[in-house]
Amino acid sequence: QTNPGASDSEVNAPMTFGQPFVGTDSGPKLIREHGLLKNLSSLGWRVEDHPDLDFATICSRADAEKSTRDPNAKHSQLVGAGTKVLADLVEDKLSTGRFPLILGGDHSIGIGSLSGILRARPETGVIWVDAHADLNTPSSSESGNMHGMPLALLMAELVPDRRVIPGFEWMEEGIKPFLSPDSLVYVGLRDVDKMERQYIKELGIKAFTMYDIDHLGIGRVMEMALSHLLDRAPDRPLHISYDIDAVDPMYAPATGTAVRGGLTWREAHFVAEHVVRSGNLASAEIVEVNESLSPGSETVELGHQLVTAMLGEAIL
Ligand code: 6HN
Ligand code: MN
Ligand code: MN
Ligand code: MN
Repeated sequence: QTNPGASDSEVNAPMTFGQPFVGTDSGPKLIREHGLLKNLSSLGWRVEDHPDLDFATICSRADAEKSTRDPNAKHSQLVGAGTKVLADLVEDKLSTGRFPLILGGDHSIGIGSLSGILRARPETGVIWVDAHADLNTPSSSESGNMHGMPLALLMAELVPDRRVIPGFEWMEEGIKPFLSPDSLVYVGLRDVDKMERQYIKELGIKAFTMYDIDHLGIGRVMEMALSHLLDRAPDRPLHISYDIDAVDPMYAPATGTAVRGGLTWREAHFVAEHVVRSGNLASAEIVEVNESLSPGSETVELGHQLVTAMLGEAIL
């Protein structure tokens, strides 16, 4: 269903501190310039546009200085301060009945989006569309980049006490947002670190890699992914977190950690279209669009199309 008349709240989260490149912060602006607001209104959404969250000023310089020096969780003060604000905003949107559409920014914003979502609706099921598992802890990470860590920070099994990461003390206050491993499904994986593999196995997380997509086809994979989340709880809300690097670099080269052998243009759309058709989608996120890494490519165009697909464009 296309939610006619429903209210969609666009949240622009131009975070860059979770990874080393400049430019990830222009994602929301570029996707909007592509005509996003007009498209969404013509799909029947009442769009509420927000000014960009200003992550650079949310955290003080002094904190930024300190966090730059932690090699295990780089810029953790900045990522922590930014995701805290995002979590509060997303929680508020959901509890007032709106559909948060979160435009990133790098994937560390997932810490904020999911914290807000899980506080408002702890039963939410998550579809993580990505070349990567984003399941590193500060100690397992080989890069120290926090965009590779959002899911670990949300799992009690992997990071039981987030106060050990400077900037993330807020995650231990009030309702603690934890994501249960069986409430997560991966789609598109092809570059998974050694410890991440072990965590996926130990925790029994459902993962559909590119091998599965080649083997079974994207249609069957998406059916299986949704039935994993919905068979036992047909009414639960779903959240999709779409990392543009899930798509093959032939179509989405403008991203920081591109990996060959990804989703085709149509497979990428199908993932979004299929999730919408469940009727359970309650929030959506797109991340890691960084135009400056491949200026003039069709990455922004694709990002824009995937967002409109997630909001129901392909449903007649
Ligand atoms: N992303 N596994 C690698 C790391 O640095 O931990 C890559 C992470 C990429 C994160 O694409 O959102
Ligand atoms: Mn990611
Ligand atoms: Mn990725
Ligand atoms: Mn377009």
